[in-house]
Amino acid sequence: MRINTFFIVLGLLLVVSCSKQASVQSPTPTKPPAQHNDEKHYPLVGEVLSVDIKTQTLKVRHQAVVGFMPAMTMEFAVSSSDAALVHAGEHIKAELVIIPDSPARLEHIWPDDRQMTDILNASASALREETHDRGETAYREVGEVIPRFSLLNQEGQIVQSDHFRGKQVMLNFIYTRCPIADMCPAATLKMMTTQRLAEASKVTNIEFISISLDPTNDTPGVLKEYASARGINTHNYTFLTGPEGSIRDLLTQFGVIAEFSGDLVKHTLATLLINANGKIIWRADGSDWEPQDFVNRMHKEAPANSPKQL
Ligand SMILES: [Cu+2]
Repeated sequence: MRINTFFIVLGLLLVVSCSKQASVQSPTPTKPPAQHNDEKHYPLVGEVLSVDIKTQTLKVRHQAVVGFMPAMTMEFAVSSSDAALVHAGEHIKAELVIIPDSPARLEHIWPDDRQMTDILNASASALREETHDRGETAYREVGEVIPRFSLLNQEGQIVQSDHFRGKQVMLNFIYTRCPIADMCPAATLKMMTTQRLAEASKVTNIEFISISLDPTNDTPGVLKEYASARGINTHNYTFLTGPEGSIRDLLTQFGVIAEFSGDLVKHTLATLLINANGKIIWRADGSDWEPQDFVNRMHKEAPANSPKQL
């Protein structure tokens, strides 16, 4: 598809995408998180001393929380996924949520590991430079190789794009708060169906990736929660998130438009099939694609570096 046509098509898709109006019309919008009137949020940085999975609490030695409390060691309530994810000795950055008469709570927990941060930042600046240098040709057409990236998976581990070389990859972008039933929620269901069909068709070397287009909210713990709430088999289905800059450049290079307005993201949908050499071999724009069609396009034997795929 020519670039111009591509953007016209995307423009049209955008009109019918997730938007505030669409969320009102949606038959089954998911509830937004309840916001307490006296709720206060503060950034918090600290080291996790211990984790109690049963009571979903972390004991954290934290630095001073400006405008709220001095540095100290105390316990915080967290989500079950965060309790399962975070480990003692880990440095974290999080959002402290204070609600009167409720235990202090940590949300939006990110690993605050120096080495990890360095890798993520290096990847983000490489992507920035690349997107900038490619200019109007930043969008990767079918036949081109995907950009390199480093992001965090739903376990809070670094995942680099090179890790998927030798594997076919089916990739899309979603966000967990998406309230439009026939957008992200439907896309995830179709990815799960494709995963099932691929397995039934004996496609052995396929990996599924959903990259969050809303990294402000979608921390590794939130992605883990999203996957487990849907009973997703994550042995070959990875959810990725990371620095906002990386996400935005990946959206540009993969030809997905996302406009942020508050908690909602107005966005287009694209689903890509990438071969074992990292080349995009097929993409479906919008939500109207068939899982079986993708499975039919997948290579059926282990084709690592097979000359047929070049
Ligand atoms: Cu959506």
